Amino acid sequence: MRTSKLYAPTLRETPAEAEVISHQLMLRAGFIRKAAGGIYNYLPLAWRVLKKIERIVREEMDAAGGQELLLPIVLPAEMWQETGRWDVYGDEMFRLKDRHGRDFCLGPTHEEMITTLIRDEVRSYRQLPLLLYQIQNKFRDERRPRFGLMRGREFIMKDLYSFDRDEAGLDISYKKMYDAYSNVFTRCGLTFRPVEADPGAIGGKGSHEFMVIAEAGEAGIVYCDGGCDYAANVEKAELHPIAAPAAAPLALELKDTPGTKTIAAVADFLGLPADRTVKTLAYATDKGLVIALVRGDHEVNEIKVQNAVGCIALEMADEAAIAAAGTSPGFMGPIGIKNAIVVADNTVMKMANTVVGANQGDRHYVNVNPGRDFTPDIVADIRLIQEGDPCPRCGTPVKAARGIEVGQVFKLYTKYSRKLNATYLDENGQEQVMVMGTYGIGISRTMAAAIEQNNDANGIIWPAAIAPFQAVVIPVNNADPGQRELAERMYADLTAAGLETVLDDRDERAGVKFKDADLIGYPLKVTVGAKAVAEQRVEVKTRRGGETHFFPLAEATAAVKDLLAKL
Ligand code: 9G3
Repeated sequence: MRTSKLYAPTLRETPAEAEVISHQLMLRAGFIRKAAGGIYNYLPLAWRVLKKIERIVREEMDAAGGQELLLPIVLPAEMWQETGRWDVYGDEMFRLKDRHGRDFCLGPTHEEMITTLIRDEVRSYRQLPLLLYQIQNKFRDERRPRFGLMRGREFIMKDLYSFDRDEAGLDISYKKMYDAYSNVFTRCGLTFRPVEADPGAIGGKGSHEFMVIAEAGEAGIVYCDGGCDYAANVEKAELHPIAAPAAAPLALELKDTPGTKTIAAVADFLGLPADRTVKTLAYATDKGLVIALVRGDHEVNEIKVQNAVGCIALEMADEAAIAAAGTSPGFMGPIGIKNAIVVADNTVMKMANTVVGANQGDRHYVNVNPGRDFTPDIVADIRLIQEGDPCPRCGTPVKAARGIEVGQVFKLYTKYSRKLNATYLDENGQEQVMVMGTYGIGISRTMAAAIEQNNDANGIIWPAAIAPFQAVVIPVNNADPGQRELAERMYADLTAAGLETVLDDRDERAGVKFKDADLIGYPLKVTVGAKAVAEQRVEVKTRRGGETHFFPLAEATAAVKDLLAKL
């Protein structure tokens, strides 16, 4: 490819709407252009990267026994109504009607379609296990599409579904996918970590997320680097209750605490440390108002609250909802509250002589003893883990990091196959429900994550395996016939040797060409200047690390190939 012909419009300025580095660099380097919020055109450079990621994914899925197929994007409503998910997903589903008024959606995922497909075709235990996958654009009408390709409304996903005879079979399929995913992200050149995950609304139990470690990651993760290899999404990480020092219970007291709307303020006013108080948060959910209690210095894990209550939707309650429950923002508490489900963290139940809001302005109860002074509807682990908390497996203080979720694997068991009647006949002619797993890789998100993890002030630093091109050849002065000729020769030789090479044949200043090369992130830069012509040797510089090598012309192509293999 010649730069003069390459459709990669670069930008001088960083577009203001791009909040994260991958989005900024993909816009600036001419990889993507926005069509609408969360919907992007993939220009040729991006498409080359995506095809490389897809190829790695295909090879690993096929090696694990997967078979590729392609399901429709436009999906009829009926199968979603059978599982109940037509109503669950609300506005997140892109919905449409055909000319007859029949309901459809644009596929957000394909559990319903694949299960409906195979239930009519697979009859016997001999046809199982079955691992089917596709690579396709998916559609989710996110409330807040942002961060470029990290959270788009249309994105490319590889989704694989496994069908097994029983749970032992599912365990084998799950392990195959877990290993295949590790291979995929290793081959993509990414630093990643599989972590235990909460299966969320999809249901089932047992799930891992594959996290690319990066500051811009939306997910918090914790891991143990001491006694064991525990690693989990913070949403999932379990915490044991903290034992409190023994204390004789004192008499409950209602106290004026004017203007103390925060834990810091009330603790300060009463002269107590924050860990002697209880923090109360209110959530609006599909099961009504939920009041969550954690120790004053702890944070609430909303996913755990959702799981404990068994609700689908959960968001911070507004002032009106709080007032409707007969309480007062900043002074909420479990004593005497009505019309709310009270969920207490298991550590709260161990506290003695603590402090809670009195459900009226400017007042708190003190010397509160949980169990004596209030009885929560639910006691559960609802606390958000923090760096330094004990590892739930071995007790070593955990480390925290941020990650971008690029893959997730789930054991679904029979949640969907039962509802959709996907059964087979076993060896004894008995009808059995198929046991399912579901496994996704965000292809377009993986591209963005690779950039988040591999960049510097000058631009992208592609891992060699997924770079759009492997090398760029730059004649320092394109007007010099000797340089031009030598650059052409290098370009032809490298291309003939199977290297994906770009020749920057523009009549631009050398500085502009070097800058663009760094921005686009070619792993290798082959420079042909006056010295190269005079001494018949070329300069080869690695994008990562910036090492410079000089190779005599006769050996240059083989040396560049060698160098690339080592990147
Ligand atoms: C929906 C909508 C949004 C969704 C889903 C369904 C997330 C939904 C979870 C999954 C699970 C797995 C296959 C690949 C691996 C992940 N958001 N999920 O099911 F209708 Cl609007 O997608 N699916």
